[in-house]
Order: sequence, then structure tokens, then C-alpha cells
Amino acid sequence: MEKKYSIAQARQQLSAIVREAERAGAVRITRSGQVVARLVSEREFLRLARRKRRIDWGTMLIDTRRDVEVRDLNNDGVSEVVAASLGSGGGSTIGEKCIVQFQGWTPIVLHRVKFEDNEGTWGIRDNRYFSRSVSWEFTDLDNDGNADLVEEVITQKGRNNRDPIITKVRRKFLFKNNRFVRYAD
Ligand SMILES: [Ca+2]
Ligand SMILES: [Ca+2]
Repeated sequence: MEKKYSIAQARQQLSAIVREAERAGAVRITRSGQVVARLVSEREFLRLARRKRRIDWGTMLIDTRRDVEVRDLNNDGVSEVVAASLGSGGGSTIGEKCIVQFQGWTPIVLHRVKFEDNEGTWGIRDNRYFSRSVSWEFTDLDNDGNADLVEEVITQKGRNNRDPIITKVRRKFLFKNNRFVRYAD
């Protein structure tokens, strides 16, 4: 449980409160008995700030049989790693292609797309057949010298004893400030 301190206590005991925040992650600051602020340790702040973009590596497997590419799209000395995680079984494949950067050993996901394929179970002429494949091309879209992303997602839906329906979607993303931002040209 995070401890509570009034503003008056905080004023007098700041260094003790900072140590408490470092120990517990955060402490709560109250005014007239109501919590109005939280003092968060740097470590806790970093954990909270990146939690949503983290991959749970415990449940994912980087598939090194597929290409793992190390690039530096924006020439800043920080690598962008292109990799795929993969799960498969029973004739189905499901996975995610992602572009990550590493902060120390912590992967930060910049972009991710799911792919899947159940051809091994149903074959492509069954109406339960479905696949989604993703291909990426890194090319400079806005001529600033840094590579950007052109993504093509192809989905195939099976039909009984007929060729599947194929849909292609192309999306473009600029790589700016270490983020991929949708780009319409
Ligand atoms: Ca880079
Ligand atoms: Ca560019």
C-alpha cells in the first residue's frame, strides 16, 4: 500500500518521502485528507510509461527461421529490429510481425501487425480457410533521407471449391521521432 503524506508533512520530510517512493514505487500526497498528487519514483515512472508498448516475451517466440533484420531506418545509431513472433499448431499459424527498438534489454514495440493462416487445416478451397499475410518495404516516402514503411496486408477468405477472395490493403507510414505515423500521399 502506498503511504499518504499531507502537503505539510511533504514540505518537512521531502528526502524521507523520496526514499519511501523509491522503496514502494509511489507515495500519495494529500490536501485536506484528499489524495491530490502522487510522487512516483523514476523507476516506477519508466515502468508505467512503457508498459503498454511492451511485448510479453514470456508468451512469444521470435522465429529466427524467418528473417530477423537489423536496420537503422533514421540513421541515428539506434537499431530498428524487424522480427516475427510465431505460434503454430494443428495446421494453423498465427503470429505477429513487429519492429522494435531496445532500451537496454527491454524491447519497445514501434509497430506490429498480426498475421495468420489456417491453410494446413482446411486447404484454400474450404470456406473456413482464412489467411492474412503482411509484407513490409522500407523506402523513403518524403525524401528526408530516412527510410519509411510501406505495408501490404493481404487477406484471403476461402469459398467452397472455388479460389479464395483476395483483398490487398496498402498503408504508408512515415518514420518520425521514432514513431510510425500514418501517411497519406
Ligand atoms: Ca534508428
Ligand atoms: Ca523519410
